Amino acid sequence: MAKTKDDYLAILSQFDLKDKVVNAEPFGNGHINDTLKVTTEGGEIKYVLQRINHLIFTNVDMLQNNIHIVTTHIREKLEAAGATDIDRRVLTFFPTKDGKNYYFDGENYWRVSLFIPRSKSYEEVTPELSYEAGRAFGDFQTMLSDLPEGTLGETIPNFHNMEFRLEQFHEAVKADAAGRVAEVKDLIDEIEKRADAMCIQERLYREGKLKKRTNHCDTKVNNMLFDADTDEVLCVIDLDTVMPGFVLSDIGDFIRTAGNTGAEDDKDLDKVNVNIPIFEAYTRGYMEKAKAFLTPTEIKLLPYGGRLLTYMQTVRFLTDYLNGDTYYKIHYPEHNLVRTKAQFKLLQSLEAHAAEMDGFMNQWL
Ligand code: ADP
Ligand code: GN1
Ligand code: MG
Repeated sequence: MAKTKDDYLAILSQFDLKDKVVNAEPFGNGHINDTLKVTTEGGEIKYVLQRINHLIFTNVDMLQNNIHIVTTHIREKLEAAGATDIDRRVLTFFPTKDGKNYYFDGENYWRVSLFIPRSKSYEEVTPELSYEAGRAFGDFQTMLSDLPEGTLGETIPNFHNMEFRLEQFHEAVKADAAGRVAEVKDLIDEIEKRADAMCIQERLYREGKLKKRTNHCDTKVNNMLFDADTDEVLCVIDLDTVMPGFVLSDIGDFIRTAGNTGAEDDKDLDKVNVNIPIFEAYTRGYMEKAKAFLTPTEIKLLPYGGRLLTYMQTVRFLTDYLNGDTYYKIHYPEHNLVRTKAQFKLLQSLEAHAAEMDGFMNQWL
């Protein structure tokens, strides 16, 4: 049942907040959680209330514990570096009145963070902003690179494991729960054709040639906040999927989202193409920060990361379509199919530019 303002205020009253809250309204356009902006007495937006999607993040204790570790660690790094305005550079979460880092109302799980004032997120960026974003995600990975192995749990096991995503896809095709397989036969064939080539990371890992690092794992362009006045990057947000994984995730999802001349769910496939200046600018910024810890194998594979994450998202959207739309929020019945086709078009464009993009990495090899 839809929640009322009073329901939200009752939930917020469980948290240990300094200011009196008066309203909560929907905000943002993520596919997984519900996000609300919370207004306090003076009319100012002060907090962000989120309903955690616990059907997807089944271990909320682990999830919130990971986020606590990550935000504390980054805060310490910023303090040590003498940074200013720290409350706008790292997310701050508030405990409940009984000292927990989330609230369970018997049905849903909730958390509250500080709203970052005078900030904005983008769905599209210029090359200048893309360069800044590359530096910021490179910094983010660097700041977390000294977390000892085993500190963070896998909030969604095998999240960016391509072999696992293909297994889920094969199960969805076999079950054909929504009776949609026949209609998407061509797309299924296209996915199968590429399956082997898209599992390089898992093979290299088994051979001991690739290691796991702490990644954000959801570096969509709207998961970063910029200063509304200066356009300087403030803060990396949406920390649910920060976990051990393969390094290509964090360049891959940015190329997939910001490096697309169209939208993730564009119906006009002519609009969907790779935006090379955005890729180059992000890579330049990212390499400035990440070169120090990347191996030559990883550097060589960075543009492949764009193809991989776009392929993975094609597979994930089609899997959800075949399962009858059980995972992603959809806004109309064919939404997951439209998303699949748009992601596949982007993949084809990335493939057409593969030699050029791979060659761009030679300057660092
Ligand atoms: P989802 O998992 O649903 O994507 P996000 O945590 O990314 O949720 O939040 C959705 C949007 O809300 C973001 O893209 C951003 O615009 C805005 N947002 C989230 N947290 C904050 C915050 N602390 N301060 C300001 N804006 C925020
Ligand atoms: C989801 O929560 P949001 O909208 O930032 C998804 C990502 C996908 C993305 C596709 C936990 O991200 O993995 O890449 O949608 N998050 C989860 O747009 O599955
Ligand atoms: Mg998000």
